[in-house]
Amino acid sequence: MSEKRPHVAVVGGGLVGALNACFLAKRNFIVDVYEKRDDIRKAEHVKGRSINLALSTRGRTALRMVGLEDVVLKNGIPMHARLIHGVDGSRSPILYGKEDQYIMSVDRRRLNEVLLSAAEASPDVTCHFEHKLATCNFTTGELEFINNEGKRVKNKVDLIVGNDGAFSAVRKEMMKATLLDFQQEYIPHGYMELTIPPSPKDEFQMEVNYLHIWPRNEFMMIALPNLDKSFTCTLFMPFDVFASIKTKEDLMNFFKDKFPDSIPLIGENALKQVYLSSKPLPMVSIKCSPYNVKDKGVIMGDAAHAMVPFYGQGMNAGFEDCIVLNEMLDKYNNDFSKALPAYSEYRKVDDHAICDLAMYNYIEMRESVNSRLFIMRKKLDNLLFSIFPNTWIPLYTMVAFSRIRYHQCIARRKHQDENDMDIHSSSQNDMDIHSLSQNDMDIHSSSQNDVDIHSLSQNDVDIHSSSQNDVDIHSLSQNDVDIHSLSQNDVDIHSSSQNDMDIHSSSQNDMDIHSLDFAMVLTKILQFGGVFLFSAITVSAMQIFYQKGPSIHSLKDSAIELWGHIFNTGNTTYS
Ligand code: FAD
Ligand code: EGU
Repeated sequence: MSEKRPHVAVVGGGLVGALNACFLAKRNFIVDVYEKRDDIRKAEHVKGRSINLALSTRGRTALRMVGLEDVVLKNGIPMHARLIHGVDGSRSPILYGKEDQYIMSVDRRRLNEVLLSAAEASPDVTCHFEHKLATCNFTTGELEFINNEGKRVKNKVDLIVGNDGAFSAVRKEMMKATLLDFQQEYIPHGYMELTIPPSPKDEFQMEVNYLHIWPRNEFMMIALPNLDKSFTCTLFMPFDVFASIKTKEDLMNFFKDKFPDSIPLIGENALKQVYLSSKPLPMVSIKCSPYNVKDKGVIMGDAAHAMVPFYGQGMNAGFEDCIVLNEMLDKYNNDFSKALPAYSEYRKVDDHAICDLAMYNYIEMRESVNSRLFIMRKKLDNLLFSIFPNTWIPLYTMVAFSRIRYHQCIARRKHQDENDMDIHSSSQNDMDIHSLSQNDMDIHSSSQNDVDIHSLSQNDVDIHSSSQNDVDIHSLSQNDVDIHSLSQNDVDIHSSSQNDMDIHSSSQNDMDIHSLDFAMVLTKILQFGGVFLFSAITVSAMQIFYQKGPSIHSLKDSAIELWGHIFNTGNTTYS
C-alpha cells in the first residue's frame, strides 16, 4: 500500500454504492459517498424502482464479506420455490432446489438503509446527500457537485467510483474522456407495480415463501412477499398494451381474461385506482466497455451494466462487482493503475454474459411461455438435475445458487447440452441419448433396459422402446410427448397434438395415461416396466423464433446469437 491512504469518491448511494463504501472502508480508504437524492432514512416516500428484490447467492456472499448477511436475512423472506398461477386459478409449486437453495425477498429501501448505516458506521466514510454529480475529471481526480441549495461543491480524490445507476453521470463523463464502447436497448415492455395488501385479519393473502409467477407469454406478473404481509406485484406488458387499456372496463376485462385470481387479492378498486393513475416504467439494457479510465475512474453496478430484470440478477451482479474489485485491489496491493484495468478486463465478460442471459430470458418468456410450458420446462430441468446431479446443473441454479462466473455458466450449459444429450449406451442398463437438432432429443434403446429417446423436432420428445423393458418416446410435434410401448413392460407414449400427452400401452402391463404433468408421467413410466430413465431436455432455450435483421447488431441480436452458439444453431431461423 502506498504511503498515504487513498481517498475515494463513490458517486451514487444506492444499493451498490453503499455496499461498495463498506468494502472500501474495510480497506482503510477514506471514502466520500455522494448521492443526489435526500437521505432515504429520513424521507417518507421514495419514488423510483421496485419495492422488493430477489437476493441470491452472489449478493449474499458480498453482504457476508462486510458482515451484513445476517441482518439482511433477518429482514427478508425466504422463497424456496416458484408458485405458478394458471389462468384457471391453478397453483403449481416448483422448487428451486434443495432445502438450502432458496432466494430472499428483500425490501429495497430497508436494504439501502442498512447498507448506508453500515457504511457510515466507519469513521472513514462520509455520506453527502442531495449532492448531484455535475462533472468530473479523470486526469486530476476533481469532481463537481450541485447540492440542494443549487451551490457547487468540489472535491479532489485519488479514485472516482461510479455507482450512479443506469443513467450514470460518471459514465457520461467517461465517454468524453476515453474510447468507451456503449450499447443500450429499451425493450418494448414496461412494468407497473401493484400491491396485494394483507387480509383484514392481517395475514398474507397468498402462500408466503414463494416467488409467485403468472406467465402469460407477452404478459407476465410476478409477486414477491413483504414483511408487512403484503405482496408487491410487478406487471410486465408491452407499452402499447398498457396504452390500449384506458378505462376501468378495459382494465377489468383484461384482468378477468389474464389474471382473474389476482383481482380479489389486489382488490378491484385499488387495481383501478393504481393502474389508471400510474405510468408503466421502462426497462433498459446497457453494455459498455471498458469499465475504467486509467487509474482514476471505474463504473460498477447498473452504471456499467443495466439489464432487464428477467433473471433477478441486477443487484446481485452489482454486489458481486464489489467482491471482484476488492479482490483485484488485494491482488495488486491497492495499485489502481494495475487493479482497475484488471478489474475491467476480468469482469466485463461476466457482466456482458448476465446482460445477455437476462435479455434472452425476456425474449423467451415473452414469445413462448405460458404457465403449462413454464411448469414443464422447470420440472424437466429439475428432473434432469436429479438424474445427473453432477453433470446437469440447470442454468438458473448456476446463476442464482453458485458463484460460477456468469460467462462460465453459459459455457457450462453449452458443454452440458453437448455431452448430456449425446449419450450412447450399448449395453444393458445403459442409456443412449442423442440429440439431433436444437432442443430435440432422440433416445433410442435397442437392448434390454436401455432407453432410447429420440426427438425429431423442436421441443418434441420421442421415446421408443422396441424390446423388453425398453422405453421409446417419440414426439412428433411441438411440446407433445408420445410414448408408445410395443412389448411387455415397454412403454410407448405418443403424443400427436400440441401440449397434449397420450400414453398408450398395447400389451401386458399396458398403461393408458393422459397426463398433463410430464414429470408425473415420467414417474409412472419409471414405475411401470421396471427400469427407466429417460429424460428430455427441455430447456429453457427452446423456441427461438426470430428473424435476423439486415445488420442490426442490437443487444437482443447478440443475446440470440450467443444462445445460437450454445446450441450450435448459428443463424438458423425458426418459425
Ligand atoms: P441504483 O439502485 O440505480 O442506484 C444509483 C444511485 O445513484 C441512486 O441512488 C441515484 O439517486 C444515484 N445517482 C444517480 N445519478 C447521480 C448523480 N449524478 N449524482 C449522484 N448520485 C446519483 N435485481 C436483483 O438482483 N434482483 C431482483 O429481483 C431485481 N428485480 C428488479 C425488478 C425491476 C422491476 C427492476 C427495474 C430492477 C430489478 N433489479 C433486481 C435490478 C436492481 O434494481 C438494480 O440492478 C440495482 O438497483 C442496481 O443498483 P445500483 O446501486 O447500481 O443502481
Ligand atoms: C423479475 C422481476 C422466474 C423480480 C426468471 C424465474 C424477477 C424477479 C426466473 C422481479 C421468472 C423469471 C430467477 C430467480 C428471479 C425463476 C431466475 C425474476 C426475481 C430464470 C421484482 N428470476 N426473478 N429465473 O427461475 O433465475 O424462478 O421484480 F419468472 S429470481 Cl422471468 Cl432464481
